[in-house]
Parts: sequence; structure tokens; C-alpha cells
Amino acid sequence: MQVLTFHTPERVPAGDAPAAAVVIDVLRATTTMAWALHNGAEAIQAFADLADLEAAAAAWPADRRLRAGERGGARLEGFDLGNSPLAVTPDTVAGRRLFMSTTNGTRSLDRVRGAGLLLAMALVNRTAVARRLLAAAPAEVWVVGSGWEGAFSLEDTLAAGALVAALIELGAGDLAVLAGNDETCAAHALWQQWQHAPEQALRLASHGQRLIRLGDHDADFACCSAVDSLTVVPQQAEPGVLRAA
Ligand code: 3SL
Repeated sequence: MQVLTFHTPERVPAGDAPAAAVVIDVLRATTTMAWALHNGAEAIQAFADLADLEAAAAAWPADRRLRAGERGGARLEGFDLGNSPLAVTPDTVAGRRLFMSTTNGTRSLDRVRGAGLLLAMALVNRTAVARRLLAAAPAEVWVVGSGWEGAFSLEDTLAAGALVAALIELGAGDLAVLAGNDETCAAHALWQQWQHAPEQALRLASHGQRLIRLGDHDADFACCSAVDSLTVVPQQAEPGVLRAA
């Protein structure tokens, strides 16, 4: 299985959809999605566009929906939730669908929604995602970091490297996974550097610094850097809708 890494959704080639894609937004969209599904949310419906989100949410029973999301790290006005993985507790989300839009993560999902197999990954579920990929065994997988408004982000490429390391550890073969894609080799090297201190990397990252400026996010950093703390795999079940797999 060859891994092609794209640091941002903007770098994903237009045209053909891949057989398999993994979208990463460690801080914090895909971490929050994984926790919400782990805690019993019925599904996550992801939107790049807020008007589309409002229309779809309005058509859903009020007692079984939550609007969740942020722009620039701050909760969207009038929404039930922001984008913290700590807020998606079982009491809040069980049995409900989250209609979700975030600055970068939901745009990344939208970019590869045509993939045959589409998974959402963060550090919290990287080994579970690696196992799912190995079971599906696509010849090629596109790993898409969300970045920040078109720019590289340390934490998403770090997580891409963590996924690559897990694939190799689980027997995918290092040459098969790495060869021929410089971004994948660089992501793997980044993980070798930070694997014993992922929270430190998240705090140093430009978006980590943005969250620190916005206020106390200590618990978010601890949660988002807890490697392999979950076994849930958010998987696209219909366009834009992710369910636990
Ligand atoms: O960019 C995104 O999609 C968000 O995850 C950003 S934040 O961590 O919620 O600010």
C-alpha cells in the first residue's frame, strides 16, 4: 500500500477520486469527531458551507441534532457546541447527529468525499485507522492534512507520520508505504522526532499557539495528543456523513 501525503486540502489534485483517503485534523476537528462517535453520536454530517449546514440541520428532528463548529477557533454564534473534544460527552451527543463545520477539517473531508473509502483520523485513533486500511488493502491511500487556511500544519503532518509508522509496524512494509512520496517520508521523519512528546509538538505548532492565545486549552491539548486512546474509526457512510466503524 503506497501512502501519498498531502499537507493541505488545496494540494489534493482535482479530478479523479482516490480509492481510499484519510483526513486528519488533529487540532481539533477529527479528534472531536472520533470522540463524538465513541460517545454514541448517531453520525457526524460535515459541511464546508454554513448555509448548507443550516438547511440540512433544519430538516432533522430538533431533539436529535446538534450544530457544532468554529471559525478561527471560536464557537460559531448560535451553535450548540464549538469544536472541543471535551464537549462531546455521552450525555450531550448520544443518539444525536452532529451537523459540523470547522475552519479547515470539514473542508478537507469535502475535498475527498468521492473516495471509495474515506476515514477521519487523529492521533487518538491512528492505530485503529491503520488496521482498517490494512483490512481494506487499497493499492494507494491519500492522506490529507487539513493545515490552516491553505498553509502547512505541524500537527497534521505529524499525525500522517504516526499513521505511516503504525502501518509499517503492522507489517505493510516500509518501502511499499514510503517509496516515491517525499511528503510521506518527511511526515514519517517528523513522527520519529516527536513521537515521545506529541503534546509538546501540538503546543509549539502555529495553531496550538493560536488556541493558547484564545484561552485555556490545556485539556484539549492533553486529549488531542493521547495517541491511540480510542479504537473508533469515523468512516464515510454516505456523502458527507461519517459513522463509527
Ligand atoms: O480548523 C479546523 O477545522 C478546526 O479543527 C480548528 S479548531 O481547533 O477548532 O480551532
